[in-house]
Amino acid sequence: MKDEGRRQKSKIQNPKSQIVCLAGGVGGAKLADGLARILPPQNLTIIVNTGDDFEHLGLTVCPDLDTVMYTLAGVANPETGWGRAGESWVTMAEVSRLGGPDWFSLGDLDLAAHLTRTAMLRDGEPLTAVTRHLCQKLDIKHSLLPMCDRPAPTQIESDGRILPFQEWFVKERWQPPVTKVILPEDARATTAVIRALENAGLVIIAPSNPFVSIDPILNVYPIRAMLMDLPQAVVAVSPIIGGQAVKGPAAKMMQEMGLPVSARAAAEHYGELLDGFVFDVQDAGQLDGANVAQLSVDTWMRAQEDRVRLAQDVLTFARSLAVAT
Ligand code: FO1
Repeated sequence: MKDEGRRQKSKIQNPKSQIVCLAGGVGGAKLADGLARILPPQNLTIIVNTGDDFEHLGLTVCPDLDTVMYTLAGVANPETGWGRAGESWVTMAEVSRLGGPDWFSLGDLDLAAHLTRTAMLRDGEPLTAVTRHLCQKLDIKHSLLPMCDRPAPTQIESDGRILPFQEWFVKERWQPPVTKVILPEDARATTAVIRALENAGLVIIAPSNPFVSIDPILNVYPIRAMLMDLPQAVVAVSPIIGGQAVKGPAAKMMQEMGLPVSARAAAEHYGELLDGFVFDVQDAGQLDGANVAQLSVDTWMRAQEDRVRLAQDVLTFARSLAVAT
């Protein structure tokens, strides 16, 4: 874990009230929503994974940005977590009938965001500005930032094959075993991301998949170095509850990569980055003896009120770390 002496000295000099949340898809969106219901817009910035982004049917699709955006706007599909509530699928059914690529489903309402985004990008607007525009139109007051403006695609290596992320995740239903997650070497953070981290007093890593949602963000230069060196408390929330991922492939990936499927293994994955770790009561005792501040609470966000409760627990814990040092 981080060097104690350095942290203690720097936190005393750092009374900053900004909070940054690093988020991927559905789990990240839920915690971000909880935080947004507690914190005023000027105090919260959500930095979102864009490693899942790809071009489909000629459109730029940003699944994690849209999942967080729709969740904060209160228009997310409650069943899937991604896409829009009350969606219709007329266009996709016709794409299918015409023999087009229908393995990735874009709903009619959702298509409006992809069309608008793609048009703005083609006109030369950076993804950060496009995201700000879409958020304004959806009446989202908090800042949502893509981790970078240029494409930074995640790829999956599986038994010698290299698969673009969505082909692995959606087309092949994340079944090919993961040998390695390949992240780009040249991804650079935007000025907006750097400014948000410079002004942050706390960084919260949401309970998103550590390998394909959070690592792609940390891989963007200089985000990992800033979390290590700048005077923030960094607190992660476990994506693993009782030896299972709430949603998605995190547990399966841990197994395939030879890791124990546990909250402790998730904390150890983040290692030196962390000042604190929040994990579920079901896993109480699992981090005994670990050199990181810990909080064990109910982390399962089933309903809206759970998001706010967990966000409040995480904030109180993270702030206590900043005060204690
Ligand atoms: N996930 C699926 O499993 N099947 C889909 O057809 C699908 C379409 C889709 C469309 C827009 C969007 O924003 C997300 C979509 N997702 C779909 C979810 C998404 O691809 C993944 O959940 C994330 O990339 C992983 O965080």
